[in-house]
Amino acid sequence: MALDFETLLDLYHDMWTIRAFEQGLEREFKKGNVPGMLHIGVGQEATQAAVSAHLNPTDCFFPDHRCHGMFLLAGTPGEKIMAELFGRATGVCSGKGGSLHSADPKVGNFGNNAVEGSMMVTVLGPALAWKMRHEPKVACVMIGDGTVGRGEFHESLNLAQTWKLPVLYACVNNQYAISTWVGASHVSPNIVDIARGYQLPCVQVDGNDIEAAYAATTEAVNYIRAGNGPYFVEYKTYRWQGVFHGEFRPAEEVRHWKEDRDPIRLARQKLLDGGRAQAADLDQIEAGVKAEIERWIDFAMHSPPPDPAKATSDVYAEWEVEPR
Ligand SMILES: Cc1ncc(C[n+]2csc(CCOP(=O)(O)OP(=O)(O)O)c2C)c(N)n1
Ligand SMILES: [Mg+2]
Repeated sequence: MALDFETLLDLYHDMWTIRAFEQGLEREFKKGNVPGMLHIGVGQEATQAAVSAHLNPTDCFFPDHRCHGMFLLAGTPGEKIMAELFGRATGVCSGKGGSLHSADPKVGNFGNNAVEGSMMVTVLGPALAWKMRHEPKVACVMIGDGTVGRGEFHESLNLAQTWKLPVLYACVNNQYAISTWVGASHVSPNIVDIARGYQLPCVQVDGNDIEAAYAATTEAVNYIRAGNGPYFVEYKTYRWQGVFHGEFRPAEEVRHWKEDRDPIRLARQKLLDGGRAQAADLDQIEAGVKAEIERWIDFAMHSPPPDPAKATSDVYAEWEVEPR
C-alpha cells in the first residue's frame, strides 16, 4: 500500500533520527563514554518507526533492548535519552536506568527490562486494566525472535487471546538471537507459524519496507482498538550489527541486507520516484538530524553523573490506589 507523501516523509525523518542516534551512540560507546551493555537497532528502523507512528501517549509500549529509537519517537526529549544512556543525572531516569531499564510513562514508555520476554507478561497488566475500563487503548510489547524460546511468550499469547486483551505483539524477527539463526532454535524460522497456535490474528510483513510495515501495523492497531483482542505482527528484518556483530553471519547475507534491503535507502527511493522529493531536501533531513544528535551527545557529555546520595531515591513508586 502506497503511503501519502507527507506520511512517508515523516517516517523517513523518523528513520534517520533512529539511525543517526544509534550510530552516534555506538561511536561514543566505542570511545568508552557509554557505560554498560549496548544493543543498537541499525537496519531495523522501518519496523520501529511504523510501530511508533501508531501509538499515542495514552497507549503504552514496552520496548526491548534495541528500541532507543522508540523512546525518541514517543516524545521523550532526545538529550534526556542520550544523557540517560551516558549514565548522567540529566537523563530521563536520572542516569540510573541506562539502556536496559529506562521508562517514561508520560509518553507511554512503560519501560524495558534486561530479561528477554519478561515484558510479555507485564504487558498483560495494562491491557487487562484497559479492557476492564472499556478504553480503546493499545498495549504494545516489542519482542525479538529469540523471545519465542521463553515460556513467557506462550503464557502471554495464550492468556491475551483467551481474555481478548488489547495487546499488539510487535515481533522483530531479525533472524538471529545473538549468533543463533532463528530456524536453528525454533520449529519454524517464521514466528507467525508458532504464534498462530494461539488462534490470534498473525501476519508476517517485510519489516524493511516502511509502507508494508506501516500498513500491517494500521490493520493490527485498528483491530485492537475496536475491542477484538490481541494481534501479532512479525516484522522480518535484519540487524546490521550489535554487541556481537558480523563474524557469525555469511558475508553475502550481511551485504545483501545492508546494501539491497536498507530500509532507509528503500524509503528514499520511494520518495524520489516520480520526482515526489528532491535529493537535496532528503540530504538536508539527514544532515539536520545528525547535527541535532551531536548536540544531544554534547549535552550528555557535559552533564554530571548521578549524586551517590540519591542512589536509593526513585527506586520504588509511591502507592497510588484508584477508587473503584
Ligand atoms: C532471559 C534472557 N536470556 C538471555 C539473555 C541474554 N541475551 C541478551 S540479547 C539476547 C538475544 C535476543 O535475541 P532476539 O530476541 O532475537 O533479539 P535481537 O538481539 O536479535 O534483537 C540474549 C540471549 C537475556 N537478556 N535474557
Ligand atoms: Mg533477533
